[in-house]
Amino acid sequence: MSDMNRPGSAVGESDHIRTGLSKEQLKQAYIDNLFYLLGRFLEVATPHDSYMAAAYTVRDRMLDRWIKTARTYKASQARTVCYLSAEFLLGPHLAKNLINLGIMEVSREAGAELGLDFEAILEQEEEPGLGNGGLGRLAACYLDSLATLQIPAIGYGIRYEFGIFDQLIEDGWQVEKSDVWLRDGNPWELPRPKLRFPVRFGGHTETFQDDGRVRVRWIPDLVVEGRAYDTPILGYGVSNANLLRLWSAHAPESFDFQAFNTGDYYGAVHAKVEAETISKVLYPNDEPQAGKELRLKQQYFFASCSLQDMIRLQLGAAGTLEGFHEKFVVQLNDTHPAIAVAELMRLLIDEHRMDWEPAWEITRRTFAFTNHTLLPEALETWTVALFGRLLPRLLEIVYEINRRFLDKVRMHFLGDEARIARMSLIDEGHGRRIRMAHLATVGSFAINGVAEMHSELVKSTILKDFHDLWPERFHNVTNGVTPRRFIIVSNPRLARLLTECCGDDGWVRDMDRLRSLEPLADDVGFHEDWRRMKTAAKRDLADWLRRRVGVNVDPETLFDVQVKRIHEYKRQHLNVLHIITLYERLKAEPNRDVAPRTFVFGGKAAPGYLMAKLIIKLINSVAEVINQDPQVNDRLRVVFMPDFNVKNAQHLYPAADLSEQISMAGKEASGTGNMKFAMNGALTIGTLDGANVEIREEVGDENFFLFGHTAEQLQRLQAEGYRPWEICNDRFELRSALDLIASGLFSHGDKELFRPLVENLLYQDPFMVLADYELYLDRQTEVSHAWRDPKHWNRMSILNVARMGKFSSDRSIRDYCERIWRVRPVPAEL
Ligand code: Z15
Repeated sequence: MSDMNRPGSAVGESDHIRTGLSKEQLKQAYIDNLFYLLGRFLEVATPHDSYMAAAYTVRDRMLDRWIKTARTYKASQARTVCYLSAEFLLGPHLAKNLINLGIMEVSREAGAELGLDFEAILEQEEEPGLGNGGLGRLAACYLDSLATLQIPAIGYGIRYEFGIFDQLIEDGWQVEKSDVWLRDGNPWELPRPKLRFPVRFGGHTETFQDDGRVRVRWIPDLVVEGRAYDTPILGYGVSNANLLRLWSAHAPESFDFQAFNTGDYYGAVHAKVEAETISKVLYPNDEPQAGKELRLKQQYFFASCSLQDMIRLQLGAAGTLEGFHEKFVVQLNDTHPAIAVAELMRLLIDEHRMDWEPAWEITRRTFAFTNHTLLPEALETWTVALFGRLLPRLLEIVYEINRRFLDKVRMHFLGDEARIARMSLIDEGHGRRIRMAHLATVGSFAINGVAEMHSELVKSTILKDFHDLWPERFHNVTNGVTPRRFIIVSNPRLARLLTECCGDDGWVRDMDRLRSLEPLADDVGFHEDWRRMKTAAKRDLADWLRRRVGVNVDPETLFDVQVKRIHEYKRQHLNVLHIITLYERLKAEPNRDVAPRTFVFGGKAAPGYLMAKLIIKLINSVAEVINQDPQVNDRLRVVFMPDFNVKNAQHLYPAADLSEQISMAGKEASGTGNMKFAMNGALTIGTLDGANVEIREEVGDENFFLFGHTAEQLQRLQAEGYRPWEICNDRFELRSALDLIASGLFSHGDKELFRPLVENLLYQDPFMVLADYELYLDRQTEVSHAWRDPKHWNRMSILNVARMGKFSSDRSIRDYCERIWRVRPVPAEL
């Protein structure tokens, strides 16, 4: 090892092997890492060795920035944003970090000179799938924007040993395979074995006298240790690198010894297994809550570790917990970490001997809460029985918070008993349950929804009583997505074109600058560039689908894409009904002139959600019949892309022509896939739901295919007595499409297979698919006509990209900074 390499040598010199960014330095560092960290040399390195060496080479360059950022933040004494989330769906790190470091091109050249297959190296990375869908991916976009905007921030979550399952499709059905993402090692994280905190479970509480005051002691029957694993999160084009700190659960060593000494070896091992189970696996449900004991353990585990860590930092810096809320603001990503409200109270009162009032003052000025759903089945509650058994001390604290809160309500609404029952933290009606959304609301100084429409509905429905009491606490922050991953990494051709048009790459940090594309919307030469870019992306996707899924699709056809978790409210089956209707029209009239389309679906179903799994089976079954029918398969193709995740998604966004955002109005809180597609130039067919409303406002009504009943109209329909089967009586094509499914045409004659799905639509239809069918079909016909006029289509596509600036997650984070967190940038310098 050369001198320069030895620990202790100066870091930060631009010629340093661990920090330099030139091609020669990167090559040198790569070979060095391959040798010293992997014990390999160029001639024998496998693709995975190459990936690891590349990752370490990049990480070295991030660590330098990370340390300097930490120093700068510490000296600034600025407030730190702590984003508490049970999920972080980061996606592959390597490409994203190369982009943010600004060394993608030079690394590609360095790789070429070393004879490496750069794309194959990128392909090696197992993505950290520590999230289900929108909520987890949003957290990852926000980490990217926080670092890019130079905001002191820490992401706190769980280091699941198994992330979201891998999806296989066998005989058209979803099959789940466990996600062993850590098997080959994770070069992006740094274990912090000395950073560990105890977390208690079970047992009972006792009171005791202390300095003339009554205090409470919690005697648990299980103590779990949370260990920190840190991942640096680098901003784009800045030197700031923030921290993502994930907790892994272990049995404390001392416990093993205790049991071992008393001879209970088996018991000791059991306790170890029980402890380690906590961070074993991510719950694979996107919206509905399972209410499982282990899930509550996970939530409390990471909330407690994170708060203990903040308290450690606060005491280290200030020596006192007074003013804690001025140094930290904690954003609760949904109710999953809401237990933190009670846990901070416990830590302040029991562990740091504070009185209730000052502790409550700190607590309610520390937390802010984001709600992500209105679906009643997704609102988290825990039975008092389970909660009290697992977290006896926290139950006492929740009761005390509730007692004091209800006194306030009683005074404010002068004994309105019905309202008090509705607002209580305890639902007395359903076997006594703790309402986590109420705990989060009572414990927060700010509550926000994730799109305008959603935030309004939060105020008028699920949290109406709270809005009546504290209107000033309610906000909206419309979601956004990061252009670094969803344009630059996934669509480099578009990125190049945008940089050319804007004159520089300033749009990457200020997406409003894309407005300068508007004058090009009618430029014939630019249309040619646009078409070439889109066609190339579609060819790439077609190649990928051929290699990975084994299907052939024609890049000349309209790519009509719906990818997202499979859920009835998202109405993938409405899309299928359209496909079946097109199929029947073509069968009845083979020469009918329809725009040739390729329908692409993708998404995972929660393993226990049978209807969602049946929808996947239906898509694959319809695909099988249509793709094999020579009468139509030159004009209709249906593809189900298996294992939809961040990595696979990146192939889709650039290639889509039409983005399906067809949820039942009022059900999708925001949606974020809608943004990823539109900023890549896909046109949207969508309902007035979530952020679709704002996307349409921005891109213009004439550049968006709106359809469907409004949330209000649907509500009225439902109130009047919705009878879906009657809709079929006057809609011949709808009846016929449902009959065709029921006939067994798509199930080799089996009339039973899809019966639950068809009958559910005919007799229940909770998400009002049939009510919107005709409006959807009409709009799809217009889509087909518009597709026939490429000039018009391209114009709309260009205007979509030009006007999507609002949906950069940088804008969302600026909104949070100004409206909620009250924090400012703290630039780090190298
Ligand atoms: C989730 O992904 C979302 C909401 C939830 O309550 C849970 Cl548990 C998971 C999604 C919303 O469905 C989606 O509309 C939104 O865009 C996303 O969160 C991010 O806010």
